[in-house]
Amino acid sequence: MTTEQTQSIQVEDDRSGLGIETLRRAIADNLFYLQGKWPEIATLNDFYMALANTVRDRLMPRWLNTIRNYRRSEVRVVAYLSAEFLLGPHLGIKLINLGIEELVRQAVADSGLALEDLLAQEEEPGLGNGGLGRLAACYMESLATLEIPAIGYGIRYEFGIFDQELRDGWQVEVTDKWLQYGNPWEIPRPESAVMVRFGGRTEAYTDDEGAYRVRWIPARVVKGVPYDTPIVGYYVNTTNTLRLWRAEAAESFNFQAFNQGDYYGAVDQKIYSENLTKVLYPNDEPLQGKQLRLEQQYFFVSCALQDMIRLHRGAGGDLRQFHQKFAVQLNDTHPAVAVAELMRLLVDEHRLPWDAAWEVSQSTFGFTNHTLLPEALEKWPLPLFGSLLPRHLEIIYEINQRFLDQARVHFLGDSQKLAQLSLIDESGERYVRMAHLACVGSHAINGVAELHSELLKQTVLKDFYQLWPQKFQNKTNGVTPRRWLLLCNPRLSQLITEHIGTDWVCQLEQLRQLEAYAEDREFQRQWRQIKRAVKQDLADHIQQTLNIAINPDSLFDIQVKRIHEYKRQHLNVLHIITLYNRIRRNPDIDIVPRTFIFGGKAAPGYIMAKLMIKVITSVAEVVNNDPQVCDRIKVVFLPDYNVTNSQPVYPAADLSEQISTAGKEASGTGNMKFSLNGALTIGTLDGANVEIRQAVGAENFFLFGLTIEEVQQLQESGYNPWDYYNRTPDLKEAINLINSGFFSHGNRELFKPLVDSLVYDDPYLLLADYSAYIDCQDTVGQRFRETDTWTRMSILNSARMGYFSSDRAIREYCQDIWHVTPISVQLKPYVQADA
Ligand code: Z57
Repeated sequence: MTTEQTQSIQVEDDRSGLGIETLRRAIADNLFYLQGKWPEIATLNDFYMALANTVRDRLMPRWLNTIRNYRRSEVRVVAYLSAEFLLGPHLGIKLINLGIEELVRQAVADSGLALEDLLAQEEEPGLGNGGLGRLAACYMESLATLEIPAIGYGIRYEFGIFDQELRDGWQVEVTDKWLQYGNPWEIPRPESAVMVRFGGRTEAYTDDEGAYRVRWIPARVVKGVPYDTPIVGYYVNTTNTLRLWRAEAAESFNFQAFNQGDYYGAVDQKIYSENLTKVLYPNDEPLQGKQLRLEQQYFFVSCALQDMIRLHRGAGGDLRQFHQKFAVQLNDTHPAVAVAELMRLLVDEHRLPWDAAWEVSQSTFGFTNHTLLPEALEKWPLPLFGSLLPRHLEIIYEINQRFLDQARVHFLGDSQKLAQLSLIDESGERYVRMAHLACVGSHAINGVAELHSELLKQTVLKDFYQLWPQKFQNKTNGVTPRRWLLLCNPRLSQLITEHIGTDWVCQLEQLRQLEAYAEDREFQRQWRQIKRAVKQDLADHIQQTLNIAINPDSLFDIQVKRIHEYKRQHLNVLHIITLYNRIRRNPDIDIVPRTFIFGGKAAPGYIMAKLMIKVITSVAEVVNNDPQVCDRIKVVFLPDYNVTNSQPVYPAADLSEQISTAGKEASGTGNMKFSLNGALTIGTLDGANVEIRQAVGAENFFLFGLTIEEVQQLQESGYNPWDYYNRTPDLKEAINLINSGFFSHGNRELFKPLVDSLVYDDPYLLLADYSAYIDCQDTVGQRFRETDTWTRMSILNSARMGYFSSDRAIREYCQDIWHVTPISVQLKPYVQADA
């Protein structure tokens, strides 16, 4: 092509223009040429697709110019490795971050459509379970907004987290077919596919230079194809890439079977390969130790590292400097096999000496731990690991031997210590310990809240802390204010901006200026009015979808998160039943009207969590239909809790339930979203609650419950829930009511496992915390009646949440772990590309 021809690509045209008329024409054009529809026969989804492609066109210059920057050799790139990215819907946030929301709203309106209706069409990519996956998404957004060169690597699951339906109050799982109408936000890059090997055996040989080497003869090979999704920063050109890998059959491998006429066998191989990235494992914590899960982990890790090595070498880089090109973060242990894979690639494939390769690896990796639950620490049975990754097991043995030699000097003569540190658990059946591999292979290890990071050093990673105290850090989680305030709560955002300007969007600490208005009657009135309007919207939605009437003036008491015993949704239920019993005892009792709202999925194999859902929905049915209650209590279970459905929920909360047993929730991030949107928190001293309480002020936080030390003491001294049950009349009455079949049409068996678990075992100390919780809830009720006080507390919560921005968290990662700095992206035209 001549320069003149390439320049013609650059004209302001229907693919880049932002005039209302240009946008309108672009949508019509996409409807015709991409969807193949006239407006008259187009579905809402066709219009959504036409609009999504219109927006995609408009981010393309930013994206391409950002990618050009990665290639510059002096630029260090963050690679965030995560088995989950729970992005939520793209269109809304991309309109906001590109600053074209109002223009597009107008253009769409001119075509006779409502933007909200089109936004509602999007099937969100539910490629994660809960907090961990959502954190990765917030971090990708902040990285882009802060103009940090970054790439996310993960898995393109064909089926993400299941859709939840409720039938007869039970959770039913339905396949998540998020790709069925096509995905306008991804671009497949088959030309960048890589091969990933599995199984087989290893073989020693001597290379041409007479050196001892090992080769891996795999049993099968799978092709990894990258699919790229743009992550747009807020009001910057930087648009980073999320690169998700899909497994396909490696064609060359089929030819043999095919040529022998085994067509069926060849196709079978294809199906087998594609199964690898078929479905997300739907367990939050703990995980399931299934072979396919390990295959998924190794698959995306190998794809990612091969990709990075190719990018590095493509830019003329030397592999001994790999760590200067990439800072790789391991999001929990799910990608921890990366430590062994990078060693394999460097030593076996690229012939670096072991010590040099190990230097590179350790300098490259950082490791974030997200849990203290012992049952959630990943370990793989040795035979399984060795049969799937024989060469990696050898490498892990080698790493372990060198590591233990080093540790032996430190812990002279302490063989028990060495056994505890070992990458191999040999206490019974043998396992590979993934957290140990991640610790040994990384230069930095961090927890996700101050308390959690401290506990890591005292408990699960204690031995490593003794060995390498300097590796340990804290990085308290954060959430992106773009999605979790600006997008989800436009009314409140506008009020804030009217008073303090727009800087808070990228400098969330600016919210502190709202403190000046905390006592301002007029501001309080507006603040309340907005909360009321948002609650009305949610009430309308609940009326329309669930046919439950709720009072928007009642206290909205909300607990949305994965269903898990340690999160104690059933403690919340015991409070509801306690209030219900008070009303039954005294029908005229004066209590603050409350609407209890729950949402969350249970892992499909987690029977107790599913029973917790059933108890919530059963109590709801009875309470909501009891005329004696006179609408003072309503209970709602929002089905199919996901990012999309959560966005209207946080802004509508008066009270945020963060009631996990102290020491069990690593951080929590929902707690931050609520408080940022002006909800008050009732919570334990767990995870980031501790820091939130510190930030907003103890007087603006409803604290209850045992501390970690008290939990430990109680458990050591022999906790007996039965005593609490007998000693506490209200508690006994609430539990007895469940047990009597009152909420289960007389069926006394239904909730027996739940009740028995509480009164005989109670591993999460609900009964020990019950009285404190009820008392604290009574205080909440009283305080809610002091409208002005409550409003002031609500304002102060938002005003003081600046610290919990993911921008702050990412800045800390950049400074203390990744050592990377921002690079602004220039929008150079295509013709000026590097020669
Ligand atoms: C997950 O969502 C979290 C931890 C895990 O080990 C797994 Br597996 C999944 C969550 C924690 O439970 C939250 O407390 C934390 O806020 C979140 O990860 C992000 O750090």
